[in-house]
Amino acid sequence: MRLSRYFLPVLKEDPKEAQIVSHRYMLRAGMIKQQAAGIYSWLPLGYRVLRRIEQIVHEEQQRAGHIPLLMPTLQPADLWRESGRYDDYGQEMLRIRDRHERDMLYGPTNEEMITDIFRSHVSSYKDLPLTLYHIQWKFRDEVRPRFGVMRGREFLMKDGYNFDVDRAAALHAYNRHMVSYLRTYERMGLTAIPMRAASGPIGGDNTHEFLVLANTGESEVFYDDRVTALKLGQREIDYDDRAQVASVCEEFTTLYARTDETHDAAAFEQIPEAHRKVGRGIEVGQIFYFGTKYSEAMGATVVTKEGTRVPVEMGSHGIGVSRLLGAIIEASHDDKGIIWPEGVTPFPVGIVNLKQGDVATDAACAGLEKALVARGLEPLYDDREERAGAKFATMDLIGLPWRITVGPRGLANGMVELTSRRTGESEEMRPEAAVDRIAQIYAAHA
Ligand code: 5CA
Repeated sequence: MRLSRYFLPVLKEDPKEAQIVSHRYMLRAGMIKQQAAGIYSWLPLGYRVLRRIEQIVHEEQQRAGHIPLLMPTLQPADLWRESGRYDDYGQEMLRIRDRHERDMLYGPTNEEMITDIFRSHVSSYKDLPLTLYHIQWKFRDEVRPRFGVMRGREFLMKDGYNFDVDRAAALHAYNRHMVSYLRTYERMGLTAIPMRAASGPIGGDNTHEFLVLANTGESEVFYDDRVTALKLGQREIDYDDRAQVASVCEEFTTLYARTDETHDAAAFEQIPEAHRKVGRGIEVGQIFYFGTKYSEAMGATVVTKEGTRVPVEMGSHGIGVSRLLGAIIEASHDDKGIIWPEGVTPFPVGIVNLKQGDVATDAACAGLEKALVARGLEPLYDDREERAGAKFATMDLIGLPWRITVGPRGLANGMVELTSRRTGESEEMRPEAAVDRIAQIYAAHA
């Protein structure tokens, strides 16, 4: 992509409305534009990151055996009357009436609708286990939308729903979600800690939130800091292996880690003082096991192997897809701008042409661009007639992890410069070597 032809409306000044760094940088880097309180347009750069995050979520859900579908944003109120939540949900629910005076709502979540789909088509244990999920826009009329995409009113969520024949199978689905979430967040360069939490309007008594530590986070968290060193890494997971999946969950949930909602001061005191930490965190996901709460209310039953009819066991599992952009930036930035982890960056590498219009420099940049595209690594090429300083400032702000700088002086020796956004370190090398290096780095993140 050539920057001269792209749409990247970068702001020079700090926007006054932004209180936290991720919101400030998303506005300054031309990623989002607010259209109403808590409602945003996703401009091209922001949209690219959003799509990357969605893609990782899809890949990890499907690796765990979960099946994508797509439900609508608008839902009939009658479904929610069946579960009793139409009245319970309160003012956070955006209620709409259509031209035939039918009550509708903009979905804040989809337990009722997925239960309706299930009861229409499934009635036997033979069709279980089943986990269906979608990535769809939600609306919650939050009292205080703030911090940009972090607490929006319209926001993108992955929500998945498991259907199982008994409690043991449903708890395996819960564990499977926990492990797949750990892998999902790690691929985005994040450490997200599962913490015992409260279930709120979704219901059930077994629930964990995933928190990214950040002092701008909205939740107060209490934890043993040894939990931050746990990594799933590259280990092979067999998602059908109940014992293996359960043991990974145990590994990640044994050390004390709780939000203020479930904090237990006495248990917290048991942690050696050097490891006892109080901090703040951003909730990037939550998983729930709630058994038969919806299936009983809505008549979603299955016939078991023994021939008895029972309400299906369920849970629901959410990832804050749009919120993740804010969380990643809170966790990865400096005073010049964003530092995207390789897994989610909008472009893998930027090319900075130091002397636009110079025949040899232009040709070298075009050659690099072509070679990178051929390896499946589309660069963002700054081909504008701008000073080098302005080009560097833009690249630093938008945070591509790698930059190749091309100028007549280096080219005289056949060299370009490869710079890491994270460390600021630069290395001179031949253009082909720079392309190889970038390809190697991203192969490790594929
Ligand atoms: N039905 C369940 C799981 S599918 C559910 O709705 N869970 S939730 O309420 O915890 O939401 C899932 C995730 O969506 C949260 O962990 C959070 O990351 C994200 N989220 C919730 N509210 C907002 C909001 N107002 N703005 C941005 N993201 C949000």
